[in-house]
Amino acid sequence: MTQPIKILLDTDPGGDDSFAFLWLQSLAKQGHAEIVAVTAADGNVRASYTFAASCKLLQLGGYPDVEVGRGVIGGSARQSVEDAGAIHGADGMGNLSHTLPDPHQDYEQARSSDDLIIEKLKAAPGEIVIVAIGPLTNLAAAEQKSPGILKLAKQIVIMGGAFFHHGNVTPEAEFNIAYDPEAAQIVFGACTNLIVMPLDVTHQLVFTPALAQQVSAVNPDHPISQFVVALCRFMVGTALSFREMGGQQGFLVHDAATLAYLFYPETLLFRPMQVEIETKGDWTRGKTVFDRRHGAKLKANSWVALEVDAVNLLAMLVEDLKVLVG
Ligand SMILES: [Ca+2]
Repeated sequence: MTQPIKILLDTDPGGDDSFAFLWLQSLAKQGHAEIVAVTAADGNVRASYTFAASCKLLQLGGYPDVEVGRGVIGGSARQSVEDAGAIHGADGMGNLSHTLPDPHQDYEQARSSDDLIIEKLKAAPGEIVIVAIGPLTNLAAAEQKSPGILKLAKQIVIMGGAFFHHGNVTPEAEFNIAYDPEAAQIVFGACTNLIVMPLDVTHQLVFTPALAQQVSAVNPDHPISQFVVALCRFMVGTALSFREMGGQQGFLVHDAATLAYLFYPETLLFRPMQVEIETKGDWTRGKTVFDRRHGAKLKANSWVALEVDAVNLLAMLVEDLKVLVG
């Protein structure tokens, strides 16, 4: 059997984060992944909430011993973009967090996410994949505190950006990048080992109540089954109210695309790009920019996913979630 992939999850749960979280724990349970740490990020909702939600999701999925870092505050102080509590619920989890176990790690005592990233990368240089599914504030803080540290990651898989597709939080920009564009530019400027899952592919990942029912049918009384069904119901409701889905019953599991790259790469097609982040534009702040002209491109910092087999990717997600409740 191949070695499990060592993963540090940087996350701001988040409805779609919750699905990625559960998928990762299923992959760990099956021996494909090892969860090195979880670094909560300021983003969809405030850092104290994303910390609590991360703890709760680890307890729900059976990995309570994984250390959770406390998100670096920065993006929200500089940002002009509001958080996404209206979409994900005030607690980031569809207002369902009261149905989950109490957080077992203390926010005030927790180590800062940037310190945790630095420690884990130094302890295992070249071995750890960072899966970054929130604003890049923590990663940028780690890079500023310890220049060159992010190059010690085996790869950094980012959900973020929009290239040929329009933005979601503004006409041009995607939420994770737009929430803290300066942080994103630090990360894209420091790294050549980036894998990017932009809206171009994630806007096709429509998770539906029917898929949630497929998971639940295996074991309806399992707490994860009940959580998946209830969270799906909530997210579908806000997605409809925000007209994101054109009236379709479903919501987008953006963050799950990162794990598809690592474990089911046959579902994606990529293009190398030198990605830069617009940090100044009045109308384009937070836009991911690349040189789309023809001609020799001398360098690239990223492989960017531009096509996805959404049917098979979602099928893999459902099959793995079934393992978690079976
Ligand atoms: Ca997220």
